[in-house]
Amino acid sequence: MPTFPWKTTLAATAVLGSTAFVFAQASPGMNGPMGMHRQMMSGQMAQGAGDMSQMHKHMMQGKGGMAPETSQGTGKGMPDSMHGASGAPTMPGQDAFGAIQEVVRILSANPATDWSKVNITALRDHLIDMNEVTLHAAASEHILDDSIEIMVTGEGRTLAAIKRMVPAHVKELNDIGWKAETDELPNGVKLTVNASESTPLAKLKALGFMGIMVQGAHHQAHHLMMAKGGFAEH
Ligand SMILES: [Cu+2]
Repeated sequence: MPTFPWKTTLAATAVLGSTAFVFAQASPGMNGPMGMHRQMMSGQMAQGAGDMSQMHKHMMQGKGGMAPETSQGTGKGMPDSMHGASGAPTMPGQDAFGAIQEVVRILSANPATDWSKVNITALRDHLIDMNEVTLHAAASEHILDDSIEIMVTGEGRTLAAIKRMVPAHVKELNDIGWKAETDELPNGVKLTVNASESTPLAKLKALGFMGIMVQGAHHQAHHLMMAKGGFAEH
């Protein structure tokens, strides 16, 4: 399976309804998220609007459960006619909420999930780190002869997130063939990335701190690993 086009696909699937069903049928990834979606869409076809209504109540409560078990809903939600594949809202309202909801659904849809190891709190902690580093860290960039040097600094929770995430990301960068390193600073981390033929200085300058942080193909996969209890951080 190619690397995570499904994140986009999930959104498209939810919006497109019957068109997406055909796409899901054609998808080979039975154990992947598309497999989950196939179950979801098949379930919708087979079980009809009643069960869909139950499932939506669970979704509204953020439980992400696939099985229509005992509903704790008030029964005062939207009428069933509002819950059709084309009329149901899909936006989670908050991006970290949506990322966690997606992972919980993937784990819930997989019978092989080992719930004794699952740790959604670890994923949440990491998403808080991401929020801190993405939105609250200060990044001052200096262009040197053949590299970019970025002082990534912050305080308190932001500082802790910087110290966890930036050095870990350097490993990811080196994995994809970039030459990067970090040095500790009292209030953060110095990130140095060397220019190369494929990543010239002009590109590094244009990317800046966050453009460099989003490099690599495995970020979302790491989230799933984290939720499965695979490792504490990345
Ligand atoms: Cu992340």
